[in-house]
Amino acid sequence: MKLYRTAVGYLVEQGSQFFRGDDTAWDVLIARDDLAEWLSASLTKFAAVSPPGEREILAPIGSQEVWAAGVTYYRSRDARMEEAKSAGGGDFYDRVYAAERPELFMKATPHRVVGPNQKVAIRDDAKWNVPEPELTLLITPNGKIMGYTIGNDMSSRDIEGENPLYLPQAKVYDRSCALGPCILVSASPLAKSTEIRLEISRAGKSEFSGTTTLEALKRDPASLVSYLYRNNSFPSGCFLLTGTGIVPPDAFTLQVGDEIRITIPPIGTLVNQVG
Ligand code: DO4
Ligand code: MG
Repeated sequence: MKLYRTAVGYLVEQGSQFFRGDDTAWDVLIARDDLAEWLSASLTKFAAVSPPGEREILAPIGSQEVWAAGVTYYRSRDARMEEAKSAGGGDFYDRVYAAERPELFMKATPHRVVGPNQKVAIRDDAKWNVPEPELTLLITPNGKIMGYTIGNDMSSRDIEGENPLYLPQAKVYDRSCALGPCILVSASPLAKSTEIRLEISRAGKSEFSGTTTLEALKRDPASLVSYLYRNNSFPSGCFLLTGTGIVPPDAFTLQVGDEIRITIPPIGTLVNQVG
């Protein structure tokens, strides 16, 4: 079952049918520990409607914080060790990849997040920018993983590579995060064979494409959540990006006008332009 947020309330997709939800506020809805069961039981009361237009779908976020895990894939460890080598910071990435405690950082507050078909930004003071396609967890206030969406952790690699202490500037700025297009509502883990695909096109031509699977994700999502929720409360729940396993070659940087498509098959495709 998939859940969409729109300007006129929420929609539920079940099979190939769409239903208009009731007037439960988004923050209240997605904080439920029984979201899947509650929606299934409520469907009979909801009216069938036609599928939403692409432009009607909003980012599936209310007042939640967005956090991110880092260096959870070998590819990310490798790329970061290389980019931080000359600044003497490469070793930190190797250590955190191997450590018991994961890297977790605050990625965005809701006003820095864009939804499907909206523009993500690159910083004015950065020269080397990439999207990071990441499986994203919806976590309830009680720390239960209740669903999955797609996240783009836009990153300025030159700023991050200059000094690991610049990470918040490389990662957190206006329109630095995209989420959507929906929440796949499920309390069960996704199959390890689940693919994450990234396609970047420029003027209608493919500039980069890459694929990974959850098999390559080193950390169990539940263990990331358990670290995130230690001595840390989330009254409306939160979103957690689980790290990138796809890093374009070093010669690649995003340009204004590029289109970024991130697909995770059971969830859908998140499309954004750079601008
Ligand atoms: O350590 C820096 C950030 C890592 C990250 O965002 C990722 O691995 O996805
Ligand atoms: Mg990332």
